[in-house]
Amino acid sequence: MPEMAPRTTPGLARIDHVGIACRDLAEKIAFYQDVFGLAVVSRETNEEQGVREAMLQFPLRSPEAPSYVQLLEPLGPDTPVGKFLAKRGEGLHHVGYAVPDIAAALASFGAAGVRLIDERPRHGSMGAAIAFLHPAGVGGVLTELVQPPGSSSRAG
Ligand code: V0V
Ligand code: CO
Repeated sequence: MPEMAPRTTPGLARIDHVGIACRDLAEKIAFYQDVFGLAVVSRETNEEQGVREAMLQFPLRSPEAPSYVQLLEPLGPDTPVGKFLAKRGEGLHHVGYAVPDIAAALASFGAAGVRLIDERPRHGSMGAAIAFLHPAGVGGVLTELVQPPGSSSRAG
């Protein structure tokens, strides 16, 4: 029998954020602030990802393990979120999981045969390194890995 490589786990720590696709960012921010009681902690435009986005935090948050709602408005029709809105309309777009080491997490998912969209980390919201797994390999769920800033691996 050939020796099996030891199975590695990707080291998922928690859900960092859920990404929600919308047509009008200002309108959805107002809704999540007024009705859900969340607070905007970051607003950025990410040209590489084709989005304008806002991160919202919870009033009863846990400071050592934050999680967010990420609202996403496309920069144009030919972007991931633009195409998603055209095909499916507004709604849940992706789930982002926090990992302590995104390179190790990508290696683990790759070794498990999961289809990667990003082989290398990219620049994400609030200084994080991010990488996406293809929804076709995750039961229809677009999945994002998030390494918050302050760890060793860097986006490139
Ligand atoms: C597309 N599909 C999805 C999906 N988007 N399924 C589940 N969830 C989604 N969000 C399905 C779609 O229905 C098709 O299924 C198939 O994938 C191909 O879709 P497509 O419209 O032809 O689009 P593609 O293939 O050009 O692009 C789809 C992928 C693309 C997922 C590859 O959206 C991508 O690269 N996404 C990663 C980047 C991203 O989403 N950035 C925006 C967030 P059928 O019809 O074939 O069954 S940026 C972010 O979160 C940041 C900055 C952060 O958190 O810091
Ligand atoms: Co995201």
